[in-house]
Amino acid sequence: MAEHESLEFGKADFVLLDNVSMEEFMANLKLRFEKGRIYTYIGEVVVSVNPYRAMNIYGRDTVEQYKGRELYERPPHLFAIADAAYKAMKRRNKDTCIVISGESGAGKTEASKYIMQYIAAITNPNQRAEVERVKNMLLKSNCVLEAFGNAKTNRNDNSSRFGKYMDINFDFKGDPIGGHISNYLLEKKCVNLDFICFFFLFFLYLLTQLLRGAPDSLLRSLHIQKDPAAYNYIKVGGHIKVVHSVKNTQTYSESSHLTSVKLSLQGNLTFGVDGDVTLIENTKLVSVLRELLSTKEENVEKALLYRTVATGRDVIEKQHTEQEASYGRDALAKAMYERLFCWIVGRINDIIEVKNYDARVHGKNTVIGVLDIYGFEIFQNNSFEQFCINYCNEKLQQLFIQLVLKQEQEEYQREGIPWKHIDYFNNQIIVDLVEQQHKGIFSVLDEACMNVGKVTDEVFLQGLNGKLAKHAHYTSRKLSPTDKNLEFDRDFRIRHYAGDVVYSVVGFIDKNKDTLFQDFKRLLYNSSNTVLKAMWPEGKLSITEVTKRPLTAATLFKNSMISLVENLACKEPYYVRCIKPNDVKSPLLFEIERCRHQVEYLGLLENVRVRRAGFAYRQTYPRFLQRYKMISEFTWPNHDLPSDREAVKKLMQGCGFDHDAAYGKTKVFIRTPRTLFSLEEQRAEMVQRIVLFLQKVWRGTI
Ligand code: AOV
Ligand code: MG
Repeated sequence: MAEHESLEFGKADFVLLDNVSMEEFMANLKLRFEKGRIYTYIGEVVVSVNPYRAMNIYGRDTVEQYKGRELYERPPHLFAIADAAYKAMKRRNKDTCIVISGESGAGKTEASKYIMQYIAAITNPNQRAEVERVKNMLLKSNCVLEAFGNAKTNRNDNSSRFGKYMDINFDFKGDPIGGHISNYLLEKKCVNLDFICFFFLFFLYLLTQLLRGAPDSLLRSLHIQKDPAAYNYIKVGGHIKVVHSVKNTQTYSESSHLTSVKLSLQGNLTFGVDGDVTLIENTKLVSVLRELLSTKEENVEKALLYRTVATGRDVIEKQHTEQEASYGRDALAKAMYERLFCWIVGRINDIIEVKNYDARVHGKNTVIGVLDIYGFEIFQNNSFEQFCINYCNEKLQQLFIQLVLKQEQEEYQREGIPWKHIDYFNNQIIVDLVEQQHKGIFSVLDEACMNVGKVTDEVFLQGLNGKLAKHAHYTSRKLSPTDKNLEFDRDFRIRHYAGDVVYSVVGFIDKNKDTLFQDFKRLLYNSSNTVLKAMWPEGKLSITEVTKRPLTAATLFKNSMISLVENLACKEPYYVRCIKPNDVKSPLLFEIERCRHQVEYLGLLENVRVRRAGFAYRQTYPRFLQRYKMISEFTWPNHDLPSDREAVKKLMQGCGFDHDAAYGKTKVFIRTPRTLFSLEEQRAEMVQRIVLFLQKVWRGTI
């Protein structure tokens, strides 16, 4: 139980609830939020509620309070988790990871930043210049990614449009020496065409801004030079060259020009028809695109209006319909944005990767990973993106089950305590439903996408119904005809561990296929801009040489999730579960239904039960004595027993708690929170008596 917190703030750890019920859980969460206590533990998991206001709890003084302390010695805080992960890494040479999840706007990215700040604050006590440099780069890489990968949405003003996993590497002294970032599924769901054109150009615009406007120190720390000659790769947006080669005032007008192009391009790159011929309605924009893509104008036009197809041995150029042309344009913009973003991540990784570290000389370098990834999404309409995101959460839940239980089991073994099996819902069955070879939903989808001819989303749904009719976690209207909540030919429902979600198959096929015509890839590959060219290696192939289908979005995502989970599985995990208290960004409003829903799908109640089924509390013998020795005549002020272990045993027997405790090699384990409560109460009473006694002595009345 966390110190320095009276019960007026509610229970600092949910395992201390009298009854593990949703009502009690919610009442405690609400009370703590209203009292400004935004963090609460479930054992070593931090539950965080977005305060939507600046909290004065992240300063240097708070860092000092948490540095090197044990989890339970201070009120719940992100810093305590960061410190625990850091200590495990440093003291026990363990790789650790901190998994932060929760829905959009719940506070994940903020939490990841505070964690990074904390780690930065407690490391490098000797102020080694090289370590400082690495630390700055790591912290700043975040800003760069946010600048390019975040957007304002209606749910979050600064919403990350990508999942991010960052490894921080440490040397044998526990100081950061580098890192690596992986990004997952850049979300493009809210971007329709107009927005994406806007997005893409805005992106280029930002790139110019970064080079032009960023302070020298930032550029230097990112290894970006101001000299335009160094920027072969950044000529992606031809404008940048112009921007750099002119004087500042001109530069400004140049970039405002870019802004206006950006805005006018938004709605204007449209197509029309004249008889049988598809036309670009605003041809001026073709020159803009040509310039941005550093290619020939006629090539841009051709790629926008035609596609090359191989029919048998012949290669012909087929004109797009108006609809196909628009479709191609959208796909181009999206793909450009995605590749550019990945390219930026790649550049950052080049800069922050560990250099000059010889493990043979300096010992193993250890890692703390921080995962900031979208939580479960259940909307009114759920599509392919929600499906991927929810699958990701199933994978993480599976990992949570394996690791948390495994970790518990290992600790009991290490301490020589008999292990009692805990019953929990194992969601492996749902993970299989999605990812299993041949039978899983991703496989059925890929199969549908591979069919030649016109494949529709309905055909895909029929495929699912055929393969999954008997699966306990899958249903559709065809399989349960009376279920009016499901539409024929459109919906299927999955019973996720976090609850039921109805997905609409509309768009699944399109979103899964690599929708970019080979003609565009070739166009970009033939750009005179070397970086752009390098981003599109597959553009090298002519249509007859393209034999292998590109991997589908589902397969790519599945592979990236599998490698993410493998990476996390070999680390000691710490969890932060973020909750969004309301939809209006209010610091005062705790919408109980909204929060209850999140508590449900984050599986928090189950988490408390698992935690309580084992031992709710554990502490090393010396620390336990330090806290409770005053409640027993055998241990106060000092014991004369052969060991601290014996002394704790004696204390527990004396208080009548022996039946509820187990004695490991280095730690005492207490099963129920009630026992801990009683210990706390007795301690408080004792402290009070000692204070009164001392006061009397002081006044001379004794
Ligand atoms: P997210 O990462 O979980 O959403 P953010 O971390 O961006 O959410 O948080 C959203 C907003 O909530 C921030 O911009 C802050 O205004 C506020 N906020 C969050 N945590 C805190 C805190 N600890 N103290 C003060 N304000 C906070 V998304 O990226 O949309 O899933 O895709
Ligand atoms: Mg975020």
